[in-house]
Amino acid sequence: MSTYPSGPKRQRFLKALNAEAVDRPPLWLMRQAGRYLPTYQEVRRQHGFWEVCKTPELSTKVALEPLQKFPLDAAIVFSDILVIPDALGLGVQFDRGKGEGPAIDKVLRDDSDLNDWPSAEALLDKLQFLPRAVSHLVDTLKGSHGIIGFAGAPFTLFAYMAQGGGSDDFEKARVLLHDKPAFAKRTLLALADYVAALLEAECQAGCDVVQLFDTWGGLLSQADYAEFCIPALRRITDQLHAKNRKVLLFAKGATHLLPILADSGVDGLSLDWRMDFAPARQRFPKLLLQGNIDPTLLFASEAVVRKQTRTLLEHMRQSSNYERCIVNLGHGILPGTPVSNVAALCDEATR
Ligand code: 1CP
Repeated sequence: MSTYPSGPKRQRFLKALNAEAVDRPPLWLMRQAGRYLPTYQEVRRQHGFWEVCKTPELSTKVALEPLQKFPLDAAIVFSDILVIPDALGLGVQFDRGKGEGPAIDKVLRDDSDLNDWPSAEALLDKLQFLPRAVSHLVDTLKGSHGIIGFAGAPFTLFAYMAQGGGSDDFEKARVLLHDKPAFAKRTLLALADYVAALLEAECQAGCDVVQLFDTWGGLLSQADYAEFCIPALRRITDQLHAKNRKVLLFAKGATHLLPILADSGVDGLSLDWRMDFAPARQRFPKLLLQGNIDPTLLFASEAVVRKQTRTLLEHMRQSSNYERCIVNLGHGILPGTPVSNVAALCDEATR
């Protein structure tokens, strides 16, 4: 955790993490630094994606842009979940044609692929740019805002690595899981050790909390998630809790997984827009709950954005007295989102 004295925004963020009373829930938005901001696009016209991640001045610049525009309480370090497959030498390319997601050259198939996988320590050596980016952000913010670190959850990393890139249903990854379950489990646990080492390094560099993105975990049945994903997540939370760190989990499309998500050991859940806030609070009285405005709502009129934001806050007040709550979206901000509506949401959430 950063040792700078905290300003009011970071104080509010830390209070939410520590289950203390707050004047209002803190606010940040998933993917707040990215693609919808003209200032980000301008940086990307001049620099490659990896260059931005690996140059602290650039990663801090893009992480700061949303904080300068909107009254957010926390920053998220600029990076990507695919830094781990890249550090494994699988060849991750971001800078392809317009509208194309990232591609991974070397697709995961069987046990022989794991032969050359390094120890977590050795992999972390190749990922030092990320704790360096965190340190630079910490020294720039000097305690004004909370700082969030992140990594991909093991299954979501496995999904991209088995598929070779993005997909709507990640069929190849799911086939691999069922066809080679022992291999899948071995891979997921190995990924868990990498993720835990990376998140711990981000915390040591000064993050106040870390979030696991399990964007594709909701593609699995509850039984498969329990068998394959929960042990890998548990391996991460056990390692981070041993160092007194706090871990949040975002799982998209995972309403059917709610009965088992807390078995992962996480300190908080980021709810997607299909999980209603009040019943989630009833189910998890002690967890931090974050969410969960539908990102497509930001394409509606400003009046609608403001009304829905007020409704979410009202649910947070009634169900939780605002405690252990963070206002956020139910998934990342979409490219093309009107900046004025992001401003309206932020204004309404911080009155
Ligand atoms: O060229 C560009 O500028 C590419 C766009 C981009 C950006 C801005 C990518 C490629 N990654 C990022 C940064 C990023 N990725 C952040 C931090 C900054 C921010 O935007 O605020 C974060 C938190 C992520 C996380 C991430 N990457 C997730 C999990 C969250 C989610 O949205 O579900 C996932 C699934 C990825 C993979 C990824 N990276 C980039 C793209 C286009 C994708 C999606 C690929 C696909 O599934 O098709």
